[in-house]
Amino acid sequence: MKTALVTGASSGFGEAIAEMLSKHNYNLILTARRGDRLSALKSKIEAESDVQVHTLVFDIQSNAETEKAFNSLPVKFQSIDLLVNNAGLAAGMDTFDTGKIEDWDAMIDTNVKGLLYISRLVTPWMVERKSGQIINIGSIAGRQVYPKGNVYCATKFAVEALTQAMRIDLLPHGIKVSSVSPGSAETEFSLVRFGDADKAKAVYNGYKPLNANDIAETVEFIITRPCHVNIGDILITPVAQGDTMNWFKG
Ligand code: NDP
Ligand code: 8X3
Repeated sequence: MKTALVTGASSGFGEAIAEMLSKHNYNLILTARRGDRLSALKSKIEAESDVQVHTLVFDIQSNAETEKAFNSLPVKFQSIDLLVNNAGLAAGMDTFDTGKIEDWDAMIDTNVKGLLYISRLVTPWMVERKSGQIINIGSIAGRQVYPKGNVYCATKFAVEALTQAMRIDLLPHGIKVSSVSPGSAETEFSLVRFGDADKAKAVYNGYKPLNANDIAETVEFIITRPCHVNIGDILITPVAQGDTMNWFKG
């Protein structure tokens, strides 16, 4: 049985990816800050499958917390075959000149530094075993900046750069590195971004957004390719979304 570590598994894409991976018989290490959500998901997956789930509750913005949680992994979960770097957020949506420093810090510390912290811990184990696979959840916002997207877009451009960097540096060790770049998907993303349920709902008015399963199925495609095939990046959007600024809404 293989083992996968999924960050941000307490909701949205991460939760759906964890469920999908359980159907492919991966034992799972699931991480997030909301331990109650992770415990409920662990119970559900273990009741529905034969896989074992280990939860790690920590704030990925803190390298100290990330290291402490990682170093607590039981030996049987230490052979990580697949790392899904999914934890992330957008905080606020302001013009550059009015942006809030605490929002910028939260996005940079989670989407960029958090991804780095956990990847720096997992990759030496993959290098030692000369195998492994990493899937970074980027965004269409990592390809094209949009008004008021500024720092969120910058963090996702960074994820794209780090995906390329990991692929190059880990190439000699047989480690596959991919990214998935979704457009608009209805998860808790907009609620977290705006902190307001009505504002969050309005983001999805007039068109059918992606859902978490669409992203889990995209990850499923990547992990089920033959050994010699690496998928570099998949851009996936709702049909109504042409790019970050062009929409056809009913
Ligand atoms: P959700 O808000 O539903 O999920 C985000 C996940 O990240 C949660 O499990 C959350 O867990 C975790 N997370 C956030 N901050 C931290 C932290 N400091 N420490 C640990 N875990 C954290 O959003 P999505 O599922 O939509 O987002 C997942 C990824 O997809 C993000 O990287 C996002 O940028 C990206 N994305 C989303 C799109 C969308 O339209 N929804 C489109 C393109 C990309 P907890 O709060 O419990 O810690
Ligand atoms: C999330 C998609 O368009 O809100 O990465 O930036 S968008």
